[in-house]
Amino acid sequence: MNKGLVVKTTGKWYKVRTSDGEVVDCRLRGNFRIKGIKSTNPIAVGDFVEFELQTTDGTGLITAVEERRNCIIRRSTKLSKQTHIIAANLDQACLVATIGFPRTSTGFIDRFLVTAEAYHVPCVLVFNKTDLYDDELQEYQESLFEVYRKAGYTCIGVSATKGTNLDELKTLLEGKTTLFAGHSGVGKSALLNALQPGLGLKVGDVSMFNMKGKHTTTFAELFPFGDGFIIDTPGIKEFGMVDFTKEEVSHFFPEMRAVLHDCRFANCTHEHEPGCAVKQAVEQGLIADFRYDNYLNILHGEEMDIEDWKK
Ligand SMILES: Nc1nc2c(ncn2[C@@H]2O[C@H](COP(=O)(O)OP(=O)(O)OP(=O)(O)O)[C@@H](O)[C@H]2O)c(=O)[nH]1
Ligand SMILES: [Mg+2]
Ligand SMILES: [Zn+2]
Repeated sequence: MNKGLVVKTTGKWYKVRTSDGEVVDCRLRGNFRIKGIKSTNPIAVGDFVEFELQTTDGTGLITAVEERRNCIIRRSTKLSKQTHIIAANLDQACLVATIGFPRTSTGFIDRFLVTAEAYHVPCVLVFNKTDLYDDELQEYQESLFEVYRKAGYTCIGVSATKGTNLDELKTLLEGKTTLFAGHSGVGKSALLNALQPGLGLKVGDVSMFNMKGKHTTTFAELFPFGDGFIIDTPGIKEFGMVDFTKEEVSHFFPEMRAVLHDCRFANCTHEHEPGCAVKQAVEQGLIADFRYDNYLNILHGEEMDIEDWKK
């Protein structure tokens, strides 16, 4: 029996890296199922699998997947019941965002952060393209960083093109398996190329017409990086969340989690109940208005994508 790490998935094929560094193209055994998973991809980058080597052509047949430490899952499309596993066995996720060219909404950021909280994956906020900032964007970044840092997230402004703050980012990645996720065109692949010269990942344009990326990266891929790994992923347009219960959502906002035990009702949704400690914290400015608004939007199941950039 051979074992390995899934480093790339391209539809039916999985590239699996064994401990001696060999990469074997594998498929799933015909009857391969994982109980209870309604995902479009039963196996994702970062999974550890067992496979049988085919003597005929040297490809492999995946027979089992090891239990995951964690994974990040999103709904494949709006209203879809099917889910998509972005990656498995992560130490952390870097959400790559841009506040200009294109602009990532805080609605999108918060949906991602909530999901990462739910799956116990620590998240770092990486704002790329700081070389394009004017004073206004610089100020906007600072105001967002203040809110997210207070909530406990590490925030870093970088420029893949100019190399700004990449040493700081490298330090955060040391010895860890890190997922890079975000909208198309924010510079995930450019950032990985800058971190690891020689990686040679394809980088695409951002359309000047609608300020959207062109989905240049089409498959997730994992690369060795020092003692750890970095994972490049295709751009996500909307972050469809897997359903959480209404009571759960506020627990995934760290600054709400800190006060919600003081709400009068144990099942408070922090929307209109009297004696709500979360609403009080919003009024006192301890919880940012936009975080609370995004919380309400998630509670009501409203989708937000790149178009809602004013949020
Ligand atoms: N000015 C500036 N442009 C950047 C920076 N980083 C990336 N870009 C540009 O942004 C565009 C998109 O970069 P990609 O790395 O392809 O973006 P991506 O996030 O990988 O996009 P997808 O693969 O489509 O998800 C390219 O034209 C890059 O040259 C940066 O720090 N500053
Ligand atoms: Mg890319
Ligand atoms: Zn409450």
